Amino acid sequence: MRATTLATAAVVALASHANADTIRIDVGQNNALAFSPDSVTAKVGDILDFHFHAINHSVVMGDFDTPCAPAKTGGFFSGFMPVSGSGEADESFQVKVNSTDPIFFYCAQNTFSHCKSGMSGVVNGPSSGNTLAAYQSAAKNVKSASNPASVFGGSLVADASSSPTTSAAAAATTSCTVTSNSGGGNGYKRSTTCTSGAGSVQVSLGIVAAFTFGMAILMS
Ligand SMILES: *[C@@H]1O[C@H](CO)[C@@H](O)[C@H](O)[C@H]1NC(C)=O
Ligand SMILES: *[C@@H]1O[C@H](CO)[C@@H](O)[C@H](O)[C@H]1NC(C)=O
Ligand SMILES: [Cu+2]
Repeated sequence: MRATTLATAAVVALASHANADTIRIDVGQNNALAFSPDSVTAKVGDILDFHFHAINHSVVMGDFDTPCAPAKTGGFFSGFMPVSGSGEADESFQVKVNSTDPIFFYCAQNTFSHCKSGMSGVVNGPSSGNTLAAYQSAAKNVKSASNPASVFGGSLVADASSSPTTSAAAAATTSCTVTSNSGGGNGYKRSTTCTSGAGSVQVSLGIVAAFTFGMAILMS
């Protein structure tokens, strides 16, 4: 019964994403202050999958008219994703594409002026007029980049290609969602909820909580 329900859910999920592609975009790969690729074509339903490399990058959706500043309506922000050493951050940031309108995005790291230095990209950018080249050129005149106060507009998902402490298979089936954020000063605290096939963390926490609660009753 349970297996049937799960199988049905999987079929429904596959059917509704039959044409959707996941588009990988590397952020700061090989120490470049760049997104690679920095120009992609996507259709409605596709997922932009940002993978963060050293040292400390982010991705923010912006507007063409105001380079290196967050979009005035909607948008997304991954938070800063520090990576010590080499490799990738533990989580990638996935954003769903909801229209084929151009989406400009940039990195908000001001140490070494990432956005100003050309660390930006576009989804479905036009070939003339409001191009990525024009955005990057205008970005050179911006004093500093800014970012939203908290992570939003996408999901942080366990990155199977980061240097793993868990098995690749486990990482691939684990999905983490941001549940709360607080931006204070320069720091960003993230609280994530992760679900996986095993679900061991949450289950065991639940047992500990129930046990503690039971003990409290017994001892009162
Ligand atoms: C698309 O819609 C989802 C759900 O409302 C939102 O989280 C996401 O940020 C949107 N994508 C873009 C590129 O704005
Ligand atoms: C990453 O960069 C952000 C923004 O500059 C900063 O607030 C944060 O402290 C940095 N994190 C680390 C670990 O350096
Ligand atoms: Cu950057």
